Amino acid sequence: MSNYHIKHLEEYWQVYRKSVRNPENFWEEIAEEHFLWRKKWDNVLSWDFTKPEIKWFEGAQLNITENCLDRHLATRADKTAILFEPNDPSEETQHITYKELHKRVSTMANVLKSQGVEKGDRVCIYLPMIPELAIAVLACARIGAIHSVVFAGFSATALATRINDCDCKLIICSDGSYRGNKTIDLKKIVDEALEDCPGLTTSLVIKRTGGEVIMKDGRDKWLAPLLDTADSVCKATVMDAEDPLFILYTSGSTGKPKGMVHTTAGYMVYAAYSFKNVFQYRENDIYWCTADIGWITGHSYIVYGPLCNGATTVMFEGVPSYPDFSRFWQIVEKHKVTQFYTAPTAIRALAKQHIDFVNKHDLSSLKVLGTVGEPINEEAWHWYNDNVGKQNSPIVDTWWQTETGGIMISPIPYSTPTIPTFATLPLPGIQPALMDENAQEIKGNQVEGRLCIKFPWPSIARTIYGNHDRYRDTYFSAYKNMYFTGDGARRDAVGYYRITGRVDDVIIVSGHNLGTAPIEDAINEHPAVAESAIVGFPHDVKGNALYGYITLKETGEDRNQDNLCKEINQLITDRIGPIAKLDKIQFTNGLPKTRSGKIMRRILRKIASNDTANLGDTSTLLNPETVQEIMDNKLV
Ligand code: 7RM
Repeated sequence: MSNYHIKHLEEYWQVYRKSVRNPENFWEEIAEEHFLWRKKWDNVLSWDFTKPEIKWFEGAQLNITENCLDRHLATRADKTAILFEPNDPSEETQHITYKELHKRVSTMANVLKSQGVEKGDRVCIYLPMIPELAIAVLACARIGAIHSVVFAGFSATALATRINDCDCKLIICSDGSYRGNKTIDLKKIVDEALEDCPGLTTSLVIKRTGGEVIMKDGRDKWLAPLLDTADSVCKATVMDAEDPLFILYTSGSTGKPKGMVHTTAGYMVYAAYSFKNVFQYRENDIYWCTADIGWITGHSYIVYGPLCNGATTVMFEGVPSYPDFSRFWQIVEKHKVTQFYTAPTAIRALAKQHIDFVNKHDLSSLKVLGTVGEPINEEAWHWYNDNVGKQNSPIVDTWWQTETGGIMISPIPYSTPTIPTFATLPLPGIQPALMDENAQEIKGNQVEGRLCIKFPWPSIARTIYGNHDRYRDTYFSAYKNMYFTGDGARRDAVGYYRITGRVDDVIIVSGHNLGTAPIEDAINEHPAVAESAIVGFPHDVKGNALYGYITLKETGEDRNQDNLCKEINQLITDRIGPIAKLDKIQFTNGLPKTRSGKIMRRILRKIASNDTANLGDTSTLLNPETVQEIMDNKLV
């Protein structure tokens, strides 16, 4: 029978072995039994990692919103689909039922159609964590428009780059957003971005803060009056299995952000399956993922995965520190949250506060705790386990990526025994491999290498929008016939995986992936800067923070370094966002370089992390004298 819901370890191994022995048969059974199809597939899988080309459920037809909404109407019409908890705790919680969500999605879909949006068009969504964000995502999917959600903490420049990269013709935004005691004028940021987006002709504006906005004639329209007059019935557009569902940008180590393209059927099957098993969701559970829908975690595990399973999914607009650091726990108690999924950086920030913030709340409803986004350190793991879980809720340390679409390596709670800092075992259908420097697979246990996946799974991203060559070069060329993750990992004596972190120039700060190159590009725009290099160094809350080595142009004049630091961080805020600001800036006379002119970040990383006992091989350096100079002037 069904392999859909794993309930104990032996069953996990049985299911896992089957999924490796015959992946097509395995996924076909799951797809057959748990989803609504307009037409079944002709072929489960065809793939070629050299092109690369991956197709799942070819020939099938469906609409993902019929799986998230319509099919629940018979049994769950009055069940809460989205439980919205506003930023301000005195504003009322909203319970949006499946019936109501279905209606609101259909209405918004009709508005999009009335604005000329057609199947295949790209729609940008730039919204705070309010119900309309989930509704906008689903409304796009309803009519086959490809959504491109941009996290509403990104700057105007970052937004414009993303709009232009995939030629969005319409944006859904809001007047403003609330975050803690701050109000942010989102519409102003959008206006600034749109000055550089000639192809975008319509912006639909949702009222959230009531702040003052300038509406540009012919381009900007309030959404509310359009919704008022739109029909609330909208037939779902029938999609092919491999039609794109969404684009989501992720930063690479070089160049502009990569628009990862996810397609419909495979993404749906994997998001739903992994949600069910990793969170052990049961009817009447209240599931809460604290991520923003602007990230892949929100796409897969606030919207699509939970709704495909008919779950109640909490959407929280605010921040963990407002009105005080007990907010998360207050919400858990208030709604009797059963599964709680957050990031190590949030856990570390909360662990720094007085323990009473946690202890004054009844957290006994919790059954599963999750983490995602970066390696969780042992101390944070224990704090989470002891104080939030009371050693009674298994922690699922879930490793995955924007590119993988869903959770890849994770314990199955109540089945897989957990060990702090280990993501443990691959989910069914996932075949990890560790590779050595000679591109050979390292077999056996108690080994460490670069983490690859050797067989396709349904929710792997199919391409980078508009740049298939970059997709091939980034993920499929380092190791033959393998998907390369960019992460390093260790496999212990029993075969558990521990992710050791990125092996490329991506730095994860508070769970946000930042490529060093775009930050350096922003710094180098400063007229006084000659050259810069950014590295990460360990930070007790953020996981990593940014250390910048900056060489100034020689002009002979004296510059005020404090002012320079402020100006540089302002440039970074404008180009990327405040998340990418540098914690430390050291002005240097030069940067250590190889003969081919590459900055030796490995050395700079060690200096920033106070790990200078063994700097490794510096013999290839063009200018070894810079190393001592940088060490002598290192900031504490
Ligand atoms: C879901 C998400 C992907 C990168 C990935 C890793 C790191 C994520 C974990 C983790 C250790 C984890 N998508 N990462 N989860 N590292 N343990 N449980 O985060 O595209 O934004 O980031 O995040 O380096 O490659 S993402």
